[in-house]
Amino acid sequence: MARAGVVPWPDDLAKEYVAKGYWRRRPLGALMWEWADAFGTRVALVDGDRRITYRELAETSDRLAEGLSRTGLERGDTILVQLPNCWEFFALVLACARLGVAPVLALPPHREHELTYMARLAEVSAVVTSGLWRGFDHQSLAEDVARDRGDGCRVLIVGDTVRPGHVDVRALMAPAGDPDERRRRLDSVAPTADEVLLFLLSGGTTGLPKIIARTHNDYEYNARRSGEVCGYGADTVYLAVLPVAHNFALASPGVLAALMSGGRAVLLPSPQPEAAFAAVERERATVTSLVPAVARRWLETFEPARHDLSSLKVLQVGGSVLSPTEARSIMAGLGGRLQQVFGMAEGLLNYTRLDDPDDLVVTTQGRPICPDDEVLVVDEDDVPVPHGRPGRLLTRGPYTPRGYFAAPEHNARAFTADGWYRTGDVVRQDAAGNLVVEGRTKDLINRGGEKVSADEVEDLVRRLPQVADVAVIPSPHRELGETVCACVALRAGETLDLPEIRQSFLDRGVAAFKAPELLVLLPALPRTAVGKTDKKALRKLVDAAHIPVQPAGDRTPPAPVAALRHP
Ligand code: OOB
Repeated sequence: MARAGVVPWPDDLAKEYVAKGYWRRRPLGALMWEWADAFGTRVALVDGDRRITYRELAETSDRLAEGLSRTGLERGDTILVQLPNCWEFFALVLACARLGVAPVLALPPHREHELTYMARLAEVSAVVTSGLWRGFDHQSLAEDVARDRGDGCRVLIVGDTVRPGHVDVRALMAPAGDPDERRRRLDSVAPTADEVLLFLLSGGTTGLPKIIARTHNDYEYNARRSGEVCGYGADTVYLAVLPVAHNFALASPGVLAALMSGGRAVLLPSPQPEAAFAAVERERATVTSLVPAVARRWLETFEPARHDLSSLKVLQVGGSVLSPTEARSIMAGLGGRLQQVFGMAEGLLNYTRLDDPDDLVVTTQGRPICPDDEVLVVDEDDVPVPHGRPGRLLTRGPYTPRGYFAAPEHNARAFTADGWYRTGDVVRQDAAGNLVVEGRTKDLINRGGEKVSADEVEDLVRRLPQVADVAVIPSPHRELGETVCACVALRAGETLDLPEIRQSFLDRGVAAFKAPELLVLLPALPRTAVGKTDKKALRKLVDAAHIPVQPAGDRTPPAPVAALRHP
């Protein structure tokens, strides 16, 4: 069942990927039962006090699948899912996989601005969310998003308080009927493995966020092969502290590979160090994945006399730049084997290997997982640069889709005519194929692993009536690596301060991590010879300026350079 808007791999390659065993042609729902048959009474997921066995997970997902179809969802439909790390997330993803319904995985900080956009783009027919989460009413948010989609769009809630008119997801999971019969019924309506399993949100593009269709075939390989590279097995205990809606914690190798190996995944709501350390100790976690900003916090908090992290065999760090110095201190400070991960929702995954020499592990971001991952490092004319020199990374392969979902114009730029994905990353490659990330050409801010499109923020700032011109650039930040800096030229006689900008983002329902944390007011923005904003010059200017923290209520005049930092 082909979905409009999904760009398939060429037929000959699809056949080759099957022949080589990358694509198993088994939908994830069938694999779920394979795991349940093999590992039945073992614990698959741990969420607080709740411990779910493999069999329970399969039976619950099947019940939920039938429950979802009773609400009218069917093969080919799309739903928007915004859930924190919880076991129900996996029952839902697996239930969807059983039915051929594709969830779009939104991150917990996303708000109306992002969710409405994604819901429209993917034409979702339901929104699944939690109730109150971290003081925010996700149920009302989902209601607004569903209303925007029109009458048919349902709201489904995973939580204790389900408002009238909404569907209680836990009630759909309630025991009923014969599990074996249900299993057969669902087997008979299963999707094929070349259909869409789920949609991931791109962290890597310019402009409005894009979504990426990942098929059962390609995403299963993504997780399985990652698990192999990272030594996953039945004794693996994966601790998920990053959002499971993100590719890193979900399938690189993350929770999915733990489930495939008969291991277990422990779900935490946040990477807060004390709680994470306690969970490592309690569950004897063997592996976890962190972004560098979180690894730094862990390193600062860790006290060998108070915390026992000795069970951690592998500590994965990825999502944004990790310097060799930091890599060394993580290696020395937290114990376990450091593994650098350079990945993307668009596909290509690179890992340093567990038996690589330390020097390689701290100085590179690893190499691709598949012999058929193609990697090209090119100049701005797409001509390969001499080996070892930095250039733009292009890639193709069995788990790197050939286009974003329903974005033909953008795809014409983001992919070459012969299907290479332009990652927007600048890398160099050593003789053994290891990649070192040296920078990027895409216009985004990598805020501690959270990706913020400069275009999107510029568009939001430009809507303020005081603003004549705006450019958004990354500003170096000790903990997060980069934060969002807005450089603004005001209209004559106007004033503007950072709290005002941030409030306007809040009012528009934009994810909080996108709101500028630094405001630089300039009489005019520097221009290049062809009249474009000169972001390089801006970055130099901002880096050179001493930028004080803005005192509350201050409205600094716009001359010659006034810069205000969010406290
Ligand atoms: C991961 O995925 P996304 O989709 O949030 O972001 C991808 C982008 C990459 O194109 C690159 O710009 C950056 O994030 N990135 C890194 C990096 N890992 C990702 N930049 C420097 N060093 C690294 N190690 O971020 C992601 C997905 C799966 C596994 C791990 C990370």
